[in-house]
Amino acid sequence: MNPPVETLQQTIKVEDDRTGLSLETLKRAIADNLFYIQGKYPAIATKNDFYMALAYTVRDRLLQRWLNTTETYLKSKVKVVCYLSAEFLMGPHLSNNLVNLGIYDQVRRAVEESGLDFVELREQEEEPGLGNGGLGRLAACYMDSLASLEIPAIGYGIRYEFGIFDQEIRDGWQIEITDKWLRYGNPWEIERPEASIDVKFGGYTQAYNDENGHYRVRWIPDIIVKGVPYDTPILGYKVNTANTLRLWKAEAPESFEFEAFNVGDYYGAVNEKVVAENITKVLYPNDEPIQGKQLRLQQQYFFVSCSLQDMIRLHLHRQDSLDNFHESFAVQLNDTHPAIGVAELMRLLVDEHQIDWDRAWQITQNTFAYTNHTLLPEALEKWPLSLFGRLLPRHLQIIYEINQRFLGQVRAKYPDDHQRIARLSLIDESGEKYIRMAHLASVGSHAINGVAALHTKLLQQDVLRDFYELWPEKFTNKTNGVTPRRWIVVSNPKLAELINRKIGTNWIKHLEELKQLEAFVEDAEFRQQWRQIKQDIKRDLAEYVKKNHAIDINPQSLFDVQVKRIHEYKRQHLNALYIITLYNQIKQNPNIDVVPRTFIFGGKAAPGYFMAKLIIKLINSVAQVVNNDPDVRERLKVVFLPDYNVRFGQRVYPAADLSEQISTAGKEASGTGNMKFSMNGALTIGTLDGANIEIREEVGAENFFLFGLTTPEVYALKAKGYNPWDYYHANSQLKTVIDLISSGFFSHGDTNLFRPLVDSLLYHDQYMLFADYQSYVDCQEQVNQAYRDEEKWTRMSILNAVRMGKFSSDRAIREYCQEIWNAQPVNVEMQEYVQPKP
Ligand code: BZD
Repeated sequence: MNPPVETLQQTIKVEDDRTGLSLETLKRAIADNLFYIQGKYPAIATKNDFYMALAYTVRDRLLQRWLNTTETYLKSKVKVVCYLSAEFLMGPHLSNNLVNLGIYDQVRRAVEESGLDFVELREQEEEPGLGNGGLGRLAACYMDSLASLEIPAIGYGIRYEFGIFDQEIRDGWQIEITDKWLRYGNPWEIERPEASIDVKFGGYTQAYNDENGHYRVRWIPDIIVKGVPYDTPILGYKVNTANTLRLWKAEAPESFEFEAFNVGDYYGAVNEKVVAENITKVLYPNDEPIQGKQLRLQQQYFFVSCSLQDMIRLHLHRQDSLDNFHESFAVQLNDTHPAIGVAELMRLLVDEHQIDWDRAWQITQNTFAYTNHTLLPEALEKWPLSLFGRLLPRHLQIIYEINQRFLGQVRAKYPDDHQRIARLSLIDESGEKYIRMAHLASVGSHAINGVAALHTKLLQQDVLRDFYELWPEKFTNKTNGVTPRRWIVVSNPKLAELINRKIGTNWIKHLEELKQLEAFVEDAEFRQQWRQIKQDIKRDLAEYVKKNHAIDINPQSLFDVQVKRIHEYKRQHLNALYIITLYNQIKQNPNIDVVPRTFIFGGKAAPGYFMAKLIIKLINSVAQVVNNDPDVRERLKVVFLPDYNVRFGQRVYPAADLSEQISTAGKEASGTGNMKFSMNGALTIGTLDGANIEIREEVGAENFFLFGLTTPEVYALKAKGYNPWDYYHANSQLKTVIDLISSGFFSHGDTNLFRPLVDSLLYHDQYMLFADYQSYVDCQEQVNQAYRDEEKWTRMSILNAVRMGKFSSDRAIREYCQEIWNAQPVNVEMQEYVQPKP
């Protein structure tokens, strides 16, 4: 029998070292962990030792909830959501766990009373950077919301030994440094070797008849790799639910090594081990041409196979037949990276569990749902058939079979429409043959969604048009959201505090309730408090920049921030063109009255993406000139802050006045940084792209700085024949800017350095910077005018933040639960762990 919650609260009062929450107990727990886990006395302990002792103290206080949650799911037949993602960009765990446990202040005091510096210890945590950007961070926000909404869920992914590279800037260029995040240990994960799973690769298949005379296929692999799960608890906000993030590490199976060793091939055996362990070594940066990358396909298949086998094991633990597998699990494919799961589940059901094809296919389709995150054609995954067949021979057969049956259906509906059939096929046969992963995901799923309204519409009209015509009912939109726990409560405690004083704390789980604050927009004292908080945070950021990068920035200036991956479609270089425009205005008229601005950039470029790296160099080169020109007199500052990551995001979103969301219309699937900025009271300058459109709808057009072509205008201009030279010749301001870059002014006279960038703009301008330039410059002038009116700006800032209810990831997860997963919340009751008597 579970004790009722009141008993639970009493039992927690028992001052056990591992669960107690009194100051004395917490202090003792930290000291104990330092001694017994780190094996150190305070006198010889490093900062990291203290951090580890603190982290274990917090983890101990999570474990009861975690174990109760897992047990609750195992004992009942509740549906579990499995979020399959090659990336989880979690960010630091400590603060988030403290907030979700509701013990932040108490633990902070315990640390300080122990004579330690809490902030210093907090900063000691290495963030797990197991993702590139938006897609990986979305998975992390969704894990937080799933737990906070008490939805049974498991996040399945890859435990990369090296996550996204650390970025340094040398001489203005990006340098990549290996991310050794596991160097000092990871206190948040628990290895579960007993739950390891074997995964096959390569080899060949054999047909045979089973004892009942049924045709069957077996797969004889070349190698077997062992997947070892590492589990991290993901606690919800002030609930007992602690779901699991299960990440797989690849290892060589022991038996395999021994075999080779016994026949005398010691080095061969070691080599096999290296090959196996390479699979989860490193996260692939996005924007890399992927087609030849066998290791990437190995990564995808490895984690998907481990995860599906794990689910089947869990299912068979709860019931005896796989016939209702899809009622046990809803599996979401985070883009096509795990799409091989469709063929793998079919293989597991048909080959390994002897379920007939038609039933297996029903189960598979009812299990999977697919989220698309990109419209860029070059980013759609496809694998060369030859490579695929070598690595996964059985899956290739299964995909052929799926395709044959699928195209049969298409033919029945559209007889003789050969072009349509070729377009829909899972195999691209226009040249070298490829497997189209988005097609596999679409055919194998019962639901397909985009991540913002415009994006879903464009999917239906464009990228997945033929599928939409075939199955319109499969398509829905699920506009992205972000978690207000990390992106307001953890990152902006002062703002959270002000809000709590006015409307209580309900908004943290029901973000729409922020609307109540609209009542205070006309309250001058409230506006003053709002401004003061922004000012304080800006001062903090200025100090941080001074301390870490030796650059002086003026906390009174307008903080104009663009942080995100560097990509031509995101147009950081359009921002740079505007900076040069302003600079030219000042040079022409040094006494001109401009609004002081600090332009803050952050973001990584894919290591092989030359143009993105050149954009970083351009920003840094412009910064050098602008920041050192006495005529500018501190009115403009440009800083590129290296190594943008989750932790730095938490520092910069709250400090921003202006959020740059300036992608070419129709290119940014959604964006999620846009939401984090707005929640923290930044105003947006943006195009009608991705979620910007919906943000503007929510905050009101009068509180949003809109510029640029719309998506239909972009298409029309392309169709008509876009010529960037027309804009160059017609706009003298633009011409001056481009000519200045070409002249070597920002490159110590080197006229070649930026030529590839300038030429790409002049001769192609694929992302239409020139077409949007004037509109952007004019819009920035409106920003300046608005910023001059402090009270007006504050009103706009407040309205932006308080109208962001829609963009909580809780709303997004509720929609997924109702419309795609059919998943319900499950109450987890707390039971105390009673130690058995010796
Ligand atoms: O996904 C991003 C989109 O570009 C954003 O518009 C959107 O808001 C987020 C979340 O939906 N896509 C990515 O971040 N994609 C990747 O990081 C990625 C990673 C590996 C391979 C390909 C793309």
